Amino acid sequence: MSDQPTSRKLWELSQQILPGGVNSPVRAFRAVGGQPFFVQQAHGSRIEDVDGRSFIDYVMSWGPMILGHAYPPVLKKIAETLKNGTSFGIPNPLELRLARMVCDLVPSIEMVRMVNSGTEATMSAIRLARALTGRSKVIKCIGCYHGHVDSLLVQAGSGAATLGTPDSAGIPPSFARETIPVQYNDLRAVEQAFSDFPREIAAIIIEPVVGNAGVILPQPGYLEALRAITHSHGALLIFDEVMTGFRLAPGGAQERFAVTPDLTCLGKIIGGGLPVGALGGPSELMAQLAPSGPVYQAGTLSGNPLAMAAGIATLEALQQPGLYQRLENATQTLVQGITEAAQQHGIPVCPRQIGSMFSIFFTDRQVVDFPSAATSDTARFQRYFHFMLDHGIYFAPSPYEAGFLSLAHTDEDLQTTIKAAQAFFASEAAAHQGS
Ligand code: KE4
Repeated sequence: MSDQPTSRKLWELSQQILPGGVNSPVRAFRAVGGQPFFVQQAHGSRIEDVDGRSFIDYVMSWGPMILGHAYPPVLKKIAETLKNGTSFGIPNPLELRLARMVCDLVPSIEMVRMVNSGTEATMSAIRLARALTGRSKVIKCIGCYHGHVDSLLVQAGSGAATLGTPDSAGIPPSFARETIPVQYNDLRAVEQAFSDFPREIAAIIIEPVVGNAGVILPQPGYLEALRAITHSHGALLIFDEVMTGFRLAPGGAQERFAVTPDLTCLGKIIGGGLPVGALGGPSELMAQLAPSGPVYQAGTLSGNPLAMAAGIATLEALQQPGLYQRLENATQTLVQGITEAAQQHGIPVCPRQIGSMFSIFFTDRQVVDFPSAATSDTARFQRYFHFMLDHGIYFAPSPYEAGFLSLAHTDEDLQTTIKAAQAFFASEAAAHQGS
């Protein structure tokens, strides 16, 4: 018997020294019940917990691991870089290499500032937008999550929605008053906001494809209209592409939908699994960041060489011809298989998929915004989550999260998942008939 403590033991200990037992709320399984497992290792499409159980992983660290866990070229690049030290706090060539790659890949970015998380990227973007416009208010979409930034934890998605605390404690009403929440896909609400607060709105920040309420797609023309509205009112359009960046296309959602934002926030994939966020945009806007401009923004570990190395290796690997189409085809196969399984058993579902991100909502409604996403049957989601986990398949422990495929997911993984889903929906149908 190994002396490695079990997940149960580790969970008992972690709750004594980590708030809620975790370092990020959504990991605590609060939305699905039960207790989280502790991961020992992860390779390819699979994670293994400390008790030796193996799972097909569709969370992939909430998005970064698009190549699969422990992708050898990424590990190799990190190992090589590690020999030279871990952090300098002085410019290093790797920062320029990754910045150059981002500028070459993302249409709207001429200059980029590396930070250490998506939260830092969106926080800096809001500050820059307010400085550039001299305005204070910000429009955000209900159910979108942009990290734990004070002014953006207003009707937020992801972990905030999961815990039912979309408006966090500790945020002064004076801060929240500067944020105008609107429904995603509701252009009239945006026009109304600009009519209510003429010349007071600095920016709209949006997940161009929502991932933090589950996956919700922009309706045709929506993003283009936001571009036109912000232009006409002198406000900035900020695309939070922390999740969609390098996920939906090499140039992210802005490439896929051909809509050019003023500022772009990046994270997750850009770090290849190490802590990296980034803020990018046209040089004339970005030059307003310190030390070239008056908008202060800083970070001890920003541009960390190891993190830059992981990001470089990741973006290099993503340039394999046909990679994004392969990911999209595999994701469509998975989502179609799960959806057909539900329909065969008369279980209402609303599938949403784009690129290699997806959600299955347990509702008969068409999900177009957070309220329609929230019509999902959360009790069924809980049963689904645990049924699949018991069958060796790990989906996000919240209905307000996206699923992700990676280059490492095999057709066998997909067929195993679809088969488990078929068994789940059969059990649901039987239980429903029995009730
Ligand atoms: P981080 O600060 O967690 O690196 O990024 C914040 C963020 C910003 N914008 C978008 C669109 C995001 O999805 C995120 C973070 N996503 C969540 C999961 N959907 C991270 C998981 C967590 O909070 O533990």
